Amino acid sequence: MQIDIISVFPEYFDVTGLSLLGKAQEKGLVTIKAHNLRDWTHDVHHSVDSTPVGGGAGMVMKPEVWAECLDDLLGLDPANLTMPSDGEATAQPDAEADAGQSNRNTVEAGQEHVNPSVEDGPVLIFPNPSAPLFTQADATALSHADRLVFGCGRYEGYDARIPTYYRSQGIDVREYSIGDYVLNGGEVAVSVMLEAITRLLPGFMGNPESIVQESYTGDEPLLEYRQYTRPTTWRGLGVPEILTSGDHGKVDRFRRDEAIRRTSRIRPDLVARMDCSSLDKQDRRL
Ligand code: 6GU
Repeated sequence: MQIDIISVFPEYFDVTGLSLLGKAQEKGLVTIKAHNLRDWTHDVHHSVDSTPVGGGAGMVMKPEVWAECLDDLLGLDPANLTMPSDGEATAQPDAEADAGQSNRNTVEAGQEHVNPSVEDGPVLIFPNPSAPLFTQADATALSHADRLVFGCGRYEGYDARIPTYYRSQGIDVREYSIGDYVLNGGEVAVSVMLEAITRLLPGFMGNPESIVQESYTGDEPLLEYRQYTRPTTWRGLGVPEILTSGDHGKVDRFRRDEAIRRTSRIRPDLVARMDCSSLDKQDRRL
């Protein structure tokens, strides 16, 4: 997998050389390159932003600079491209009405995950606090892409025509929020998505089983049961006795019960999304 990241602070991504992600790069599983957006500016101030049309606080990232950078990285020649209209400005559709990202899953209660799978070709990803939530299903789908290009917005965000334009050119463009809180820019959100995606690459994990057993994966988005290690008594605190019984059937049942109870209590939204046909008779008594 080839990953490009565009940012005005590419140094943010120096840490991708560390730890498991650093090893994955040494092994050749993934190549990560962070680019400085300002390298595609032509003015002396290397400016990447401007005031919002319609007024308001903050600055918005300019489409021309982004387009120079993205055309370059995606190998698109603007001279050969079909324009969205015959030179006349078209009104911008609302994000939901925008052609792309129609195959993505929603996280509404009771609604099934739609497969957010990727086709051949690069996927262009913009972190955006006003976009749908990034989920494990998205991470899984994106781990099958051979090229990801992340664009980090700063300030009040980026011009809304950037994703619209690249969708109109046939690029798979996705916008994601990583949670209901505000960050200063897309860099941290990209770090989060990058880690969630790359750890799923075949050969990334020493023990692939550790991926299979985790929360949010599979048809059952259950939180994990709590884990303990030795000593079994520590500062007056014990561990559940069943776990020391050596009876694997009982241990599995105990862990599953705990996962279901904890998920109901802590994340009822996940239970509402669950395919209840996967629950067995023992689960239903809970
Ligand atoms: Cl993707 N960006 C920013 N700036 N803030 C966020 C976010 C993204 N997701 C949650 N908060």
